[in-house]
Amino acid sequence: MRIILIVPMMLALAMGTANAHDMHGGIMPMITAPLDGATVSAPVTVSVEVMGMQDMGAQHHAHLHLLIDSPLPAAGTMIPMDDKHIHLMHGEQKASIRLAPGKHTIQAIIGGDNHTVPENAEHSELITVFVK
Ligand SMILES: [Cu+2]
Repeated sequence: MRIILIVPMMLALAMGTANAHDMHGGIMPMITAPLDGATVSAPVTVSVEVMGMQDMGAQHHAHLHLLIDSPLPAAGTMIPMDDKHIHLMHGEQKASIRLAPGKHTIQAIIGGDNHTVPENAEHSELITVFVK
């Protein structure tokens, strides 16, 4: 399977509700597109909303990662850099990824310095998509 980060895009911050922000006491990524269980065409545009994104700046070099067909990495480990682990290093909250036809899972996680997973890392729900 080949996944290519085609168009990293900066998104204007769409700030969510205080309620969602407080749920984890901080930043909480949520995949807003595609929807869980959706059937989509490749490339797949994945959009992630991060409640409390303004707090990320205070956490040195924290950024979003998209995990494709991969389990959550353990706390303290480095998130691999390969086709299944997409690092959105410039504050992007959207990425276009090429997925082979079939079933895939996508999950977003915030990693800190050196792409390591902090304790109690904030992550989204795991979603499943079906690529035509
Ligand atoms: Cu990273």
